[in-house]
Amino acid sequence: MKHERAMKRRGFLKGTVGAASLMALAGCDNLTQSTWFPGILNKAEKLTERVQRAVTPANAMAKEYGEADISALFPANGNTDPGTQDYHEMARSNFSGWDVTIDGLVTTPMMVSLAAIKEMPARTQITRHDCVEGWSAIGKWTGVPLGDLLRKVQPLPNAKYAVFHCADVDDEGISYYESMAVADCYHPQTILAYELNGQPLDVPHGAPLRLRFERQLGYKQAKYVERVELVESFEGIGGGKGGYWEDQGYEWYAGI
Ligand SMILES: Nc1nc2c(c(=O)[nH]1)N[C@H]1C(S)=C(S)[C@@H](COP(=O)(O)O)O[C@H]1N2
Ligand SMILES: [Mo]
Repeated sequence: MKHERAMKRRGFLKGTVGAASLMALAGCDNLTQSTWFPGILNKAEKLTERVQRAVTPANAMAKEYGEADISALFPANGNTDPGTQDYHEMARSNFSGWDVTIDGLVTTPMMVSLAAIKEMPARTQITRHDCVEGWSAIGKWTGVPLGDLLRKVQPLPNAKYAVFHCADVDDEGISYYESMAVADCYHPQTILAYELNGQPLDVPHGAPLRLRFERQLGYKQAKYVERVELVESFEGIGGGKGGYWEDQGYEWYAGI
């Protein structure tokens, strides 16, 4: 049940994130409906982002590890199979038909095949993934730098965010999605990964393509990415907060 899952996550979250989220998660419907409360929340979130960006500038690199540090087991979390017929057919043909649409506020929208992505210069990085549910794992990711793809489509000046649309839906039919600032897309460690520990991504870990946005929490690492949409605001996308979990109260800026 999605509700139970959400509640479970909320329990975990309490110890790990800031006061702003705590208030959002407290389930005070009367508060969230009042006019001043969301305003305070937004200010608190912006403050978090500003403070974090000041402490670790956007171009700072996430720590990279050595081969010996790779976790024997990298857990799979959240949705571990999109479960749709379309997806299963893709999986059966080794995702040979998979492509990613990059559109929205760009000069040249494009649809790029997984095969073409794999032919582009790749980056490999060994990093630590931190989930708010209280686990971490170190994995070796290989993929295409997102910046290289964006340079092909040329975002328009008013594009502020990249929204990652995923192939999976929850029990209620709500699609998973995530987003990041366009500037962060050009960070050298921001990649659309197709390999984990030297093997093609498996279904539980987001096959065939998932985002690695290092220096941000696990829920930002969108799996099953099928579309990257550049936008000026989140209005009209999901619940309007920039991500599946953000729509349920998680912070949009999940810097670590
Ligand atoms: N599409 C999609 N992406 C997702 C999720 C999800 O449920 N669906 N869960 C997120 C969470 S909470 C975590 S911790 C990581 C887990 O990635 P893993 O399954 O490779 O460990 O994926 C993130 N990305
Ligand atoms: Mo997570």
